[in-house]
Amino acid sequence: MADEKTTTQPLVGIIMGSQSDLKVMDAAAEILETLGVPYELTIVSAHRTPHRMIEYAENARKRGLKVIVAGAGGAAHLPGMVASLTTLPVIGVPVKSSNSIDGWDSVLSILQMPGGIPVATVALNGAQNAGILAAQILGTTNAAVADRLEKYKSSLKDKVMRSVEELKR
Ligand code: RP5
Repeated sequence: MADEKTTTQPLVGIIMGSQSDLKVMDAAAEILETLGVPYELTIVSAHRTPHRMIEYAENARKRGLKVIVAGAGGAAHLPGMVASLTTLPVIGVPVKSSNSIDGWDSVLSILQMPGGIPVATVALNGAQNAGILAAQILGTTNAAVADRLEKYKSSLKDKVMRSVEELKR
C-alpha cells in the first residue's frame, strides 16, 4: 500500500482504526525500533474502510509480514476481523478512545473472540507489550531478535535492582 510508513522489508504490520489511535500505537513502533525489528505502520479502519481492511489482511502474509499488531477503540472490530482473514498471529491492542466507556468497550470487543479465531489481546493501551510480544514471536526463529530481547529484559531487571539498591535503608 502506497501510504504505508515502511522500513526495510517489514516483518510486523502495525495497523490502527484511526489516526487518533496513533498516540497509543506509537509505543509498539518505538519498542520494535529499539529491538531492531522492521515494521510498517498504517491506518486501516474496519468500519470506514472495510475493503482496505480485507485487502490488507488477505495480502499481509504474501507481502512477507509475520505478525500483525492491530489497535482500535470503541466498537473495536479491527483485530478480530483481520484475524478472521489471515493465518498470521494477530495481537490486539484495545485503545481507550475519547468517547470510550472507560475502555471496557475496546477491551471486550477485542478479547471475546469466538472459537477458531484467536486474537492475543494485551492490556488497555498496551501497545508496548504488543510490540514486545510480536518481537518474541519473531524471536522463536530469529536469533538476532531473540538476543536483543534478552538484553532488553536484562535491562528491565537491572532497573529494578538499581531501585532496590537506592531504596535500601
Ligand atoms: C475506532 O474508533 C478507532 O480505532 C478509534 O479508537 C475510535 C475513534 O475514532 P475517531 O473518531 O477518533 O477517528 O474505529
